[in-house]
Amino acid sequence: DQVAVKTALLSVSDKTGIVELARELNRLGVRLLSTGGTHKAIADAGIAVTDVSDVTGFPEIMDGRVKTLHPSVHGGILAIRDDADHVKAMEKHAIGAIDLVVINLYPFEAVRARGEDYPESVENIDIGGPAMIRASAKNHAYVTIVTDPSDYAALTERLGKDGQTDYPFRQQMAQKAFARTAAYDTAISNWMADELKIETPAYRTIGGSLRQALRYGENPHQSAAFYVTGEQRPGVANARLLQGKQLSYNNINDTDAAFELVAEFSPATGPACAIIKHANPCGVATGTSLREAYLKALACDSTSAFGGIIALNSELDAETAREIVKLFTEVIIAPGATEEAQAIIGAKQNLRLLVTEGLPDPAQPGLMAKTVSGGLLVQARDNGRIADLELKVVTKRAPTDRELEDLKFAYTVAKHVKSNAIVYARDGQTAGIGAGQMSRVDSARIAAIKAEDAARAAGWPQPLTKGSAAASEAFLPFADGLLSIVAAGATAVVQPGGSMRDQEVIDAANEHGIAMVFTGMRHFRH
Ligand code: 93A
Repeated sequence: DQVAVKTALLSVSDKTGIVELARELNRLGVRLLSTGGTHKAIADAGIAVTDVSDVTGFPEIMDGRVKTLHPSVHGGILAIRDDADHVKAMEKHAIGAIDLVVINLYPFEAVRARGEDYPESVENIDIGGPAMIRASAKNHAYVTIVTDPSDYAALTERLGKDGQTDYPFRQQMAQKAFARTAAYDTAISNWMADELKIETPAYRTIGGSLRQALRYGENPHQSAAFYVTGEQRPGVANARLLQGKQLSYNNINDTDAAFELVAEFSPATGPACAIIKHANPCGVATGTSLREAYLKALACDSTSAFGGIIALNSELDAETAREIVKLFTEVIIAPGATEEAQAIIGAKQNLRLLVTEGLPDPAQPGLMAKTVSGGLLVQARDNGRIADLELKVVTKRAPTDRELEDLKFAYTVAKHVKSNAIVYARDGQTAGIGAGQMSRVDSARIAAIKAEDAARAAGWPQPLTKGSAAASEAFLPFADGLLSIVAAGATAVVQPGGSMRDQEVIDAANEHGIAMVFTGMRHFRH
């Protein structure tokens, strides 16, 4: 299974390490073929290299669109070396075997990340490169394909021994090559889907390119990796890590939940803070200052906030940073941080600080995916917002202006809480959050119990749920959920409505003087 490498074709856009590789191959007696720019880089370094045009007997034409798309190249790659007919064809058409192919593609993803225009993006769709990569990977019985500069060292190490590559290595490189062309085409098709505003999950390609291997997954015995889809959206995938160690799988998951939630609150209406534990908020608040928003968010459930993730909707300032460092926190994500704030956070070496280019748009369409055994479930992002809904008052009493503000706030938070979700809020502050229970009544009760615990710990005369507004992210199926909410002290309720027993729930609300509004939009989150 050893194959001697006598001829190599090098054609790379990212020229990192290519001259060093060419020099090493040349030293090992490998004949080098190369395309325009790569040929120039190698020849300029004084290394013997043949232009691929001399092999094809055809110049590069159409601005390089056609340079390697030729039988002399593809025959040299695809021929089965011990097939008599193939050998005869090679002799007849004077095709020389190509044993090693080193390619990296036109930088389509980088061009997109730079936000280049449509024609420039199209021009950066590589055709000849993927064709050669796939041809070489198919014929890995004989051909070695290298698509990643970080594999040059492994290649030269093998060739250094006896000028040969072994079958397992060629297989491994071929597998990697197919992964590369698949990710490349995914990036192209999703860019076009964006351009054409195709949001239907069934017409989009799910996939991305590897950002990094993670130390482990949700648990240490699970391996994990982070893939990026190229979606242009401020958030955990596009953030800059200013300090702290690499994010873990759980960090990435929680940070995403935190930032998507806090982005619901526009900085134009004031600072906001969300504290997340295990992908659920344990406190969310707005405030007249960022510090106040943080302290109000923390007050909701300061016990759970320990070791949490903090997301801010505006630039982290020094006075907020000074409060944050008092408690153990895993990650802070914000659309910026002042230098003074960065210095304060700097005292906590393990605290990760991520900054983004702005906030994600909650109304932006996008995709969400989760795996099931043997499949992938894909759906559009939940970009419904209460601000855009027509609210229907269904009780005798309409909510007061203050109650209405609290209802909207609570419903916005509830959208980001695992179902069944009940959220109590008051004055732009969550008062109690009940998440992820199989029964809605339990979520209502748990949130109230947590609010009582918080009041006891803080020495408040009564829990924040007294006089609060409550949100349920899906309809209250029976009156019992409403009665639990009433027992917690809420005076107003928002829910989608639509239960068979809506009237029973409305009657119970009227009996207790509760103001209730229906939104008509559910926010399940499982
Ligand atoms: O425009 S292409 O699709 N047509 C080709 O025939 C072709 N052959 C190689 N692009 C082609 N390539 C790509 O050119 C390679 O994948 C590589 O990314 C790039 C290297 O060009 P140069 O050596 O001129 O810098």
